[in-house]
Amino acid sequence: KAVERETTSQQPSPSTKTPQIIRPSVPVGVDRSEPIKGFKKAMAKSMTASLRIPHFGYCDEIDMTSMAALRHSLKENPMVKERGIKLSFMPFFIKAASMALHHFPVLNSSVDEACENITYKASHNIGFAMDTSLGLIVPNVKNVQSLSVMDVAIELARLQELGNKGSLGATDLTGGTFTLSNIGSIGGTYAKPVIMSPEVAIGAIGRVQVLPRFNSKGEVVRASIMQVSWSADHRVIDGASMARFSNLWKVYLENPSTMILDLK
Ligand code: CAO
Repeated sequence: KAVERETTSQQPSPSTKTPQIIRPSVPVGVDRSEPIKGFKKAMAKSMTASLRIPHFGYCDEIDMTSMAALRHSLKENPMVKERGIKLSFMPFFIKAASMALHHFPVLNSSVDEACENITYKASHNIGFAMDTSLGLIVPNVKNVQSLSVMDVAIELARLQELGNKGSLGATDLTGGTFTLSNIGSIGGTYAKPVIMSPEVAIGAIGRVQVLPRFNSKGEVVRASIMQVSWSADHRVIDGASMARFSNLWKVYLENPSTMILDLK
């Protein structure tokens, strides 16, 4: 009996048994290599050059409630409908940036490779990142300082149509002086945009989201909130200039009627 008990106690308990590994048969694909060419090759070259720039980052949130209401009402306006224009937020972002650049021309400048000379650009050629089936492209709207919001919308539509067909010319793709990247049309809140050398600043715009915020009476209200993330060349742009520029851009977008005051 004693021998029998000892033998039983030496049996391993079920939990200490080596588990059986079941390996289902998974079909394995074949690795594929392809040359990096076209827009992707251009992106590799320009982004590698850009990352030599010491980037400074600055973020803020914009209350787009009034702007969203304005855009909604303008979309139904005969002046917009009859011209066959799809009025998105982009023309407002671009025009407001140009208006703010008037006050902070250093943000619309370029620096040479050795960073020995800075050139203040006379034109506001505002680039916008565009996601196409062929890859990222950054066409620019020329002379935004002389264009109305409607002019910008028309030019954006032209550039988007050509960009989607892959038939933008060199003129539309070069000569940019400042860039905006509306990644929010796809999703996301914050981004870390990379400066398009030799420009000195770029802004990435996040998705407009309906979120609770306090109004001036301390009441919780529904607000359309959007984040902006700026990157600037810290060799020539200080944080205070970037912050003041962003504040002004924010004022124009949060109170669209103030844009009328500064429109030229
Ligand atoms: N938040 C919420 N909705 C937004 C938005 C935002 N930030 N930006 C645009 N939208 C809305 C538009 O208002 C539009 O809505 P309606 O159909 O109701 O009018 C819808 O999203 C689609 O907009 P769109 O993309 O057709 O047009 P757009 O002028 O707003 O943007 C463009 C144009 C070229 C900026 C955009 O298409 C695009 O390519 N964005 C991606 C940019 C990108 O890839 N950046 C990363 C660069 S680094 O790799």
